[in-house]
Amino acid sequence: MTKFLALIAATLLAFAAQAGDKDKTHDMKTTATFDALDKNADSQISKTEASADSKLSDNFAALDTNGDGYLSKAEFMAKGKT
Ligand SMILES: [Ca+2]
Ligand SMILES: [Ca+2]
Repeated sequence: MTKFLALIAATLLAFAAQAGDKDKTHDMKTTATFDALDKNADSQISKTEASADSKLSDNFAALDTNGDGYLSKAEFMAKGKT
């Protein structure tokens, strides 16, 4: 019986840990990455700032939908929708 309860407790703990990790990953994929790339904190990613991420750099022209040479947060977020 004790063993059974311990197993349930362990399962619940593992589940809680998994849920926590999921939230963390989600945050990093959205705002944290934008803020990390935006070195001068002007809320836009320049081509130079994007060069830190080769994949972003490759897609820069396609993501810069208004063609001003900078990625706004909205333009940056759109990259996950393709
Ligand atoms: Ca910037
Ligand atoms: Ca733009």
